[in-house]
Amino acid sequence: MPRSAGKNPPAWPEEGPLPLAAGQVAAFDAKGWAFAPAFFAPAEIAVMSGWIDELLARPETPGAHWVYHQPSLVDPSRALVQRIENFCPHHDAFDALARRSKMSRAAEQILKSPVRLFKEKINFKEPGGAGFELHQDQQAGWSRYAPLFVTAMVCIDPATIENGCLEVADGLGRLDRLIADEWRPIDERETEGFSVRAFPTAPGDVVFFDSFVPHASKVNTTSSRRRMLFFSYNSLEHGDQRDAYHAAKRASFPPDIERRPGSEYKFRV
Ligand SMILES: O=C(O)CCC(=O)C(=O)O
Ligand SMILES: [Fe+2]
Repeated sequence: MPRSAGKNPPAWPEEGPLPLAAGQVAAFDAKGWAFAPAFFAPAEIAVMSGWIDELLARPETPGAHWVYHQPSLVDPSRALVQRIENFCPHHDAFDALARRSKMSRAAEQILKSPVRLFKEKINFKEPGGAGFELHQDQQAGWSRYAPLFVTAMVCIDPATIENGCLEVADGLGRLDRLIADEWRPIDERETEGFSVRAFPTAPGDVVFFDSFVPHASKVNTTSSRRRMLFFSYNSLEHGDQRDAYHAAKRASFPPDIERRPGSEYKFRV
């Protein structure tokens, strides 16, 4: 199994100017999320898109990257790749991007501390791919690992209202607590006092958001896919939680190739 086809990954500068402007950090401090338009150049997004293709082309084998499928909502006989997780250990170039790049530096700027990579995923949202109900990422049991995470969402394909772009809570200020129980979506009663707005993005845009920001997205009703990368980080003071998280997730919600026939696994949030 090739660890990475990218023998000479592009240099993702570890040093250099701080990637986010003071105003972006201030916006994050005030509301828990910040928009970084054109954070990556078109050529960098093209490179990442190629890495995604490499991962998709690899065979699914137990112990490798984690691939999850879903039935198409437009043609349920078709299984779509919904997402790929836990790929950095199997792809050196993605690993460098995740851990030693202007993106990880931006996460450090936001958390005001060195960071550790907690988890990463690619959401494909193919035509007919399902949306995500309103949730805070911290609801997915993340408090067992650290009290706060910041996620960098990297837009690969144009994300529009029609193909199910990110939707974020607006008018809440900065939340530092769960507004709903763990392991279930936020319900309507719990959304009093804020609205959720669609946030279309272009390839290269990055949205940084913390693990308490309520967010959602809708089904993709178009004929093209909407790929997004998500890299989640925690402050170094809370340690490297990656292995503990992935061991627990592997037991409760393993990738499709590792599933035991007859067992039921339920995606909860
Ligand atoms: O891909 C999306 O639209 C949102 C995904 C998300 O919020 C999640 O996977 O936790
Ligand atoms: Fe989420």
